[in-house]
Amino acid sequence: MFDSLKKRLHAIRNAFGSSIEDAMGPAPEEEVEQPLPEAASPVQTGETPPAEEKRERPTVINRLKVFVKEQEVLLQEKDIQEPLFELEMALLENDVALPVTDEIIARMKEDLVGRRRRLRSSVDVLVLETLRSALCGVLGDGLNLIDYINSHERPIKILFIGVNGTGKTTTVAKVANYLRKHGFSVVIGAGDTYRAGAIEQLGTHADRLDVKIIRHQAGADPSAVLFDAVEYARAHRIDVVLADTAGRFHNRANLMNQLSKIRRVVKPDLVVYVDEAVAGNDAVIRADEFNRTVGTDAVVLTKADIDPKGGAAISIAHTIKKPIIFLGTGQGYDDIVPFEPRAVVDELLGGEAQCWTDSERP
Ligand SMILES: Nc1nc2c(ncn2[C@@H]2O[C@H](COP(=O)(O)OP(=O)(O)OP(=O)(O)O)[C@@H](O)[C@H]2O)c(=O)[nH]1
Ligand SMILES: [Mg+2]
Repeated sequence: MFDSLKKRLHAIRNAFGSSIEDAMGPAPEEEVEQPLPEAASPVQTGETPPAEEKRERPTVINRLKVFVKEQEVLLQEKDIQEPLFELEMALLENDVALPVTDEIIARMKEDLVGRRRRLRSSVDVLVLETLRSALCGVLGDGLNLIDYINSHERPIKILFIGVNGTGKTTTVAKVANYLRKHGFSVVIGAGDTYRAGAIEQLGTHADRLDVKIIRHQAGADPSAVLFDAVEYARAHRIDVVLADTAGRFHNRANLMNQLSKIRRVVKPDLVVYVDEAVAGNDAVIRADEFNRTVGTDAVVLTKADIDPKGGAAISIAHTIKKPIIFLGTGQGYDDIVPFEPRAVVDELLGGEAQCWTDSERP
């Protein structure tokens, strides 16, 4: 999904590396540490030295080892201006939202410019760690649905909302399948009573997956359907209620009022906003509008399989400050993957991903 950005990031890493090496000038000479003179050795007093002293005292072999002195880098903004600009362009061209691009660039600058950075092993590691830290910073912590369910009172009620045709109904079916495979019982509520054929569409999924569905006739009040689904779950000790709803735009007042009523009646634990990754920046803008009008707790991005850029996946969590829980990766029931920010950064940059909290940042 991030193919195009991945390639660009690889080239940008090299560009940062060259710029930093140029700014550092020639490498310092290697130094040979001299063995400590005998007099410097701890005097035998008969007392046991403190644990720390014990640990730090170098062995004879270590004392004779050749080592390269740890280098410190102090960069100015002009030293990395070019690769920073390339990074900015690459992010924007891959549909990363402008404020999120700005945030990534600001984090890169903050980490690299005007601060003494210890070079642990190589310039490339420094660049990699800084990029990783900036991307992890905007991707946030994610939300593990299994952990969430295990730590909340059941039935857990999850309401799926969003604009028309983004994949809500398919996602309800996929999540039902996913949760069943993880050992949870599920009931589906056919809350789209508006679009012709919507109830039948969800009914077909429920039949195929052999999942209980609660439905009323077309045109019924969706709040009543979903209330019944919750009652069914309570009566039958079902773990999770998955509530489908009709597609709507945030500026359609009557449909938005309907959604508010559903929220009041169902009291969902999680309101999940569903949009298409492939919609790029539009998805980010719509998610923001929905979040401001009805409030959302998490996001599912569908059609990641046909999105070569990945900009929405990088931008949405930071923009609305709500985590992405799943990516939809195809039309099959198994085509859904939990969204793990670290794995995404890992994919973008390669190697083992490390996302630090702000206080842990190197
Ligand atoms: N390639 C791909 N197609 C998907 C994915 N998720 C859903 N779709 C397809 O997107 C189309 C619309 O999906 P629905 O689940 O009906 O969308 P919806 O949001 O419920 O639509 P409305 O109820 O009309 O608002 C269907 O053809 C799905 O098969 C996905 O992750 N990848
Ligand atoms: Mg639907």
